[in-house]
Amino acid sequence: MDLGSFGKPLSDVVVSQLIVKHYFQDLSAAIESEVIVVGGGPSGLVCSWTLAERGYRVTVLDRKLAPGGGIWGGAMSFNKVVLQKEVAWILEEAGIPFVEDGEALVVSALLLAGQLIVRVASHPRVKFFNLLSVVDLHAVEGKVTGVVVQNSAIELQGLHVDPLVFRSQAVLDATGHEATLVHLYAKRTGLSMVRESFMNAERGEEDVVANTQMVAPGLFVSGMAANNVGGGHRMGPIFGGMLLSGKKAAQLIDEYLRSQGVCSKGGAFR
Ligand code: 48F
Repeated sequence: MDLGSFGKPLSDVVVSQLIVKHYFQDLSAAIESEVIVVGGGPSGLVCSWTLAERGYRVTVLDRKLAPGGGIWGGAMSFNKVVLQKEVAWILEEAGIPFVEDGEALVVSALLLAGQLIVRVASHPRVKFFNLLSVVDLHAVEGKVTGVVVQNSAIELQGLHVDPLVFRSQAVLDATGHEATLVHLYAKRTGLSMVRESFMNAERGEEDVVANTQMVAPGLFVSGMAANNVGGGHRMGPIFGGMLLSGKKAAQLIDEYLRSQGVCSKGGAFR
């Protein structure tokens, strides 16, 4: 094989046309889906992939250049993550290698983030976008029916540009400590939020699963956002609770969609 030549070179025009064509194909398909997950941290990624496996069409939006949320840096930049042995099945399901050390499991933070992102981004029933920020909710008579989306760079610059709407039957707030969507809902409706409590991994890990819930018709919350709503403890660099929270959110969303007559069709995005 000749490694020095590409034969007929691709023109810049073809490269640009292909990017625009395929990006907007995906964007157009994602404007209406069954579930929108806002936040590609551990809880949002596990929930997205689990719902896609159950047959739902899922749109995932993350405002950052690299999704993965708080996984990448481990703790204080030491890029290892600790999990409880009880979540080994989720790591195995996702194909993430781990080592057992005493009472716990240890995983490379880069592998955990990378592999969860690959699982979600490669799923045929998922459309996954980085650099898109959710700035508001779409709701009809108190029922959440979608999100309002802005390009992150436009949001950061504070430019006066109107956003777009993405519609869905259910929305998950997996935005981490910010709990952006629940705050937006609470601002309009008076929904009460307790705010997250002090660092305490022993309590926080249980709290995050217990606080994963439907906060309003069509609006669900997982991960640190759930502890923000329910007043749970923050827990630092232990991630079993985040993975279980994502699993619980997927179960609650599945139950809700079935109750609304939206059954998973098992089809890919058109
Ligand atoms: O914070 P984050 O990792 O969410 P999580 O699933 O996990 C928390 C842990 O990482 C860690 C912890 C573990 O012990 O406490 O903090 O609760 O990821 C949240 C993601 O949401 C994105 C953000 O870029 C990040 O990747 N995000 C936040 N706000 C928005 C958003 C928004 N308005 N629109 C789109 N994405």
